[in-house]
Amino acid sequence: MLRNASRFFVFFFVLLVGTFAQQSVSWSTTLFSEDFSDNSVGWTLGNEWQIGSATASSGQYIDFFPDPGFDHTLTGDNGVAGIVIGGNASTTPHEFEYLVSPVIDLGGTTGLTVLEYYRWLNTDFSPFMNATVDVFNGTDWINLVPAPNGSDGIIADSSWTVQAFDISSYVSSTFRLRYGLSVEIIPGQTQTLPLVGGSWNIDDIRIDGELAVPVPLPAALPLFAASLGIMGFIDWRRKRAITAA
Ligand SMILES: [Ca+2]
Ligand SMILES: [Ca+2]
Repeated sequence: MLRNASRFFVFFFVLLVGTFAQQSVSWSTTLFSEDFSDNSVGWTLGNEWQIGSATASSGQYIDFFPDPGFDHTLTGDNGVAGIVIGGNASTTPHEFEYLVSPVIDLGGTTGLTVLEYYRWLNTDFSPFMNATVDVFNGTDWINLVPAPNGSDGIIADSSWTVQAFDISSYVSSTFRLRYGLSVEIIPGQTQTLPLVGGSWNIDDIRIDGELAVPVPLPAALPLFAASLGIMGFIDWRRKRAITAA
């Protein structure tokens, strides 16, 4: 009876290990995507920011290009986010106005996490006009893309241009992303207003990363094999004891 109880205990223990023991593997996946076909995810739009159908603009500074008349998404929804879609950014000085994403839960992310988006941007450089990209790491907003400065010159996109960044250091369960634009007057300078341009057009944002996925522990299989061996040994001992008696 006692030996039968031992067999049962060993079998039950191994079954328990096999049931609950797990390990994690990393699984690459798209954690967030946005084609701006609508605003169903709830972006917050500051002044001049819009989500709508891509529309060509006009009247920009000679070295700039118009806003695009077509979006980047292959499905043809034509949706983009931008500053005055189909028009130019105001040159009236103002503090930063942002397009802010909803909270994006990247708390379970491991390994490399990459932010990608497509940009069609025509903007003067800092300090006249500041076009920036920031990410929220759960505590602070981190400047990911500073405004172009005088040495960079203006940005004048004539096509959709992909931008990609390693954001592995900034992931959190309350991650957010924002695009900004501000306009400043520089006291004492002759040219106090920025060049007229269409500013931001943004499409097809994507965040790719790795998630840790729990899977059954393969080591449980050798434990099952070991348990069979132990039970066999107990059987052998029991039969030997019976024979000796
Ligand atoms: Ca789109
Ligand atoms: Ca525009």
